[in-house]
Amino acid sequence: MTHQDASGGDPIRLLADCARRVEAALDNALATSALAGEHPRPERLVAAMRHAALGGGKRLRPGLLLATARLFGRDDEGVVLAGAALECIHCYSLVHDDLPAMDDDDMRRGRPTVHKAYDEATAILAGDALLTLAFDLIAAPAVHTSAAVRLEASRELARAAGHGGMAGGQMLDLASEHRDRSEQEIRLLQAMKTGALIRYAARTGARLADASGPDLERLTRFGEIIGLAFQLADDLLDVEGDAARLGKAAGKDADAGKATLVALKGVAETRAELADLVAEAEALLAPFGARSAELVALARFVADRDR
Ligand code: GRG
Repeated sequence: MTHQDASGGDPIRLLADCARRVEAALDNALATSALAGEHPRPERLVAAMRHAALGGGKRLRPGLLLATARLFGRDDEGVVLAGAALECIHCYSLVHDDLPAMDDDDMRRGRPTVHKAYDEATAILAGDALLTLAFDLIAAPAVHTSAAVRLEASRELARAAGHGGMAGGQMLDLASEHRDRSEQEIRLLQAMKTGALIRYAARTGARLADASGPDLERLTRFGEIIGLAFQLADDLLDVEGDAARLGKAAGKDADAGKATLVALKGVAETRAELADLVAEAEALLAPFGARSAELVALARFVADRDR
């Protein structure tokens, strides 16, 4: 079934539309009833996973994946499943990052964090199970007719999330708290911790829509730019943002003694870099003409966001 895009290029509508579709896929995947061949799913674990994954979040990563696939003419529920897989990894990372052993947060997406709503052991298991569910979803036959493409999408997801990607970036972040970090170190850890999943979103949207080799590389670079813009905007929000609007605490970086690019370069220079990144993103997509309007709008939204 091909989905009719309801966004008209407006990033807020695009993300809302994506959120609705991803929410439905996640709701289905997180049913309490067991699938054929599974043992019964413990209700408390499913409830904690649902708390983590449903009813909140901007759904930026799946939004980027879906919009990239659409650029190359694909927009069906198989791509939504891939977006849902990516969102599972993101949600797991938030659950674990919020734990007392990590960032120790009480609020996330305007609600109590999973370990507050349930307990720490349940939150750890909910994160583990969301991480695992991601690989069930990305392997679904609807994701792509070619098993080889699905395998590559799975392998890249593992690498984006793993020790050479997001988890590795989190390790670098923890290891460098309360000490000076060079700009190069900060850029590397951010490219891993937050950049890797965002890069994956753009790359995989293109891959699943059978983009050519050069287009895949172009969209990969686009994803890297968006990842960096996302992080710079996040650092600015941590300095200037409003906790009520963010749905989580602000000022955490300074409190934790984290050297961010904003702390190193200042707000004005960070804003200038963000503007350069948006311009670079637009230049990269220029060959696609009007078809790239959605992705350009998404890039601007990421750079200008207030939550
Ligand atoms: C625990 C393995 C492990 C990794 C954690 C990504 C991450 C690594 C931690 C998240 C910590 C954090 C708040 C980082 C800042 C950037 C970020 C990922 C913000 C949250 O992402 P959004 O803004 O959140 O896309 P929503 O709620 O909209 O999905």
